Amino acid sequence: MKPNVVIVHELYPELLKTLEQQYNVVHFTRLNSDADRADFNAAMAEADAFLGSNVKFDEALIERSPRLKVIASVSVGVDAYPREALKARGIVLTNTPEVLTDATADTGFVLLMMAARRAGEMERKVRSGNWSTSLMSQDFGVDVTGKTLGIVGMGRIGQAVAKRGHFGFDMPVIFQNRSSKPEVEAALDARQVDLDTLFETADFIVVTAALSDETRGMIGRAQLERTREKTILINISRGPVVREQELIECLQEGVLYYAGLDVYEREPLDPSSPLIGLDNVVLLPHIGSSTVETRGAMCDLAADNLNRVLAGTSPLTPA
Ligand code: 8YV
Repeated sequence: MKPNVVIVHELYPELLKTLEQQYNVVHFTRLNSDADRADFNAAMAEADAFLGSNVKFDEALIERSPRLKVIASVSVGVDAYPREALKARGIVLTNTPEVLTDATADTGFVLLMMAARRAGEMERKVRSGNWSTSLMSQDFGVDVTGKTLGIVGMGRIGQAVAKRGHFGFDMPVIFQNRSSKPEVEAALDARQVDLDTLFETADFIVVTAALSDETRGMIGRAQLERTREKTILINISRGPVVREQELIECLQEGVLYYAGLDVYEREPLDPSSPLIGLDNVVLLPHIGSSTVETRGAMCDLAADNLNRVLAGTSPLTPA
């Protein structure tokens, strides 16, 4: 009997074919409708393994999946899964670190550069036919080179952002992290500081800390009020690390100069969100890891993890 595998992700065709040869696969590219959800729930009742992302796994779903042995998440973040309930059932959780580090750090720099040069606003000026004279100072952005880069959460992605700043743009790097990182301080000539100091000192702040009970809501008005006149805040981790309502108010009041966001408290972002009407924010639709190469590598790694657990060996990247 082939194991039953439920997939909720787009896969490149060869990988899907390989998995279909090995397993009884029920495949959804995503769960688009109530009918998809019902089909998904029915499939999970028989599933030995799940591969995918962007599915909220609550405890009830785990209970309704009695055969489940492995969740191979196509993501580095695993905040969508109830760890304790998985542990209690002995379900293995795996993720896809490293293969997405560069693409996600690049997204951080896309936002940083766009915000610094107000590129979204300037592009809208061209497209709307409002580029009538050479630009005056009211449309100018700020320099990046040589400015202080502050990283919140110095894991793999934080370090990759810091590297880009240090080696590419001569940026002095400061960072906040829950444990000390002397090796990073040495490699990037960086300085570890507390969160308040980081907000008081950095010109660009890039949030890369994973979402956990500790980091949920860790950045709000209290931190944003400490920023300098032209500080730019970038979030490429998870929306709920930043208190979105307080961020919106600080952007509206000019307490924070500018922001660049790839992630939100709720995704997709509600079209009625006040963020959409603000000029001093760049908004991306969670493109963090979404390049052809990186998504392919993430799916390969997730499939390797799944294969290994179903074959009774250890996964490559347990979460
Ligand atoms: C994935 C993510 O990139 O890797 C992560 O933690 O943020 C996710 O967006 C995406 O879910 C892959 O489909």
